[in-house]
Amino acid sequence: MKALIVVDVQNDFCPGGALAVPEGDKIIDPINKLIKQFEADELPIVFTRDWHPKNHISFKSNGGIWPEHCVAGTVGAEFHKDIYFPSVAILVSKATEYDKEAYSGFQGTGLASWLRQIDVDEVIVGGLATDYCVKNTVLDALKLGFKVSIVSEAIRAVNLNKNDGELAINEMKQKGVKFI
Ligand code: VGL
Ligand code: ZN
Repeated sequence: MKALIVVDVQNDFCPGGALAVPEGDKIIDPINKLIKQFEADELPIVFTRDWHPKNHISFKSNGGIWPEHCVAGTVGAEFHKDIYFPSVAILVSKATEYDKEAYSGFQGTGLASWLRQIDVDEVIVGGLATDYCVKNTVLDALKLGFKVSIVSEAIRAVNLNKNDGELAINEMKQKGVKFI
């Protein structure tokens, strides 16, 4: 069975947010279409969210590389207001421990065993950001034995370095991710 994984469509990753991904909000329409399709087909829908404590090591103020973002309970950590959140969706919070970075939705969350329990063997992925949380979530999914497809129009990159998004896409393709 297939499941949809919607990665980190949170205010801080959208234009105007603390760690804005260029055109981050452009993915909302295509993602909403997918969510509604999966809902209509009664297939599982997972939303991941970056959910950091205020003293998270990834923040510049604590020696990391990122501005403070997605602090648990703040407006920046909320999902974008236009994302459609069905009542049956599964919510996965990640990077919740102050001393651990976790870009992947599978890291320290129990997501893989939960998906296996309900017979999911294939995941369709969209969200933010291509070069960090999408990439790491997708590569973990592959390692854990899931088939993986990415919806090309439903991802955007941070591009800290100009080509990071492209490099991430090439790496994912090489490792067996289908782009649809
Ligand atoms: C992310 C940078 C820092 C992401 C999360 O969701 O891609 N990027 N934390
Ligand atoms: Zn983060």
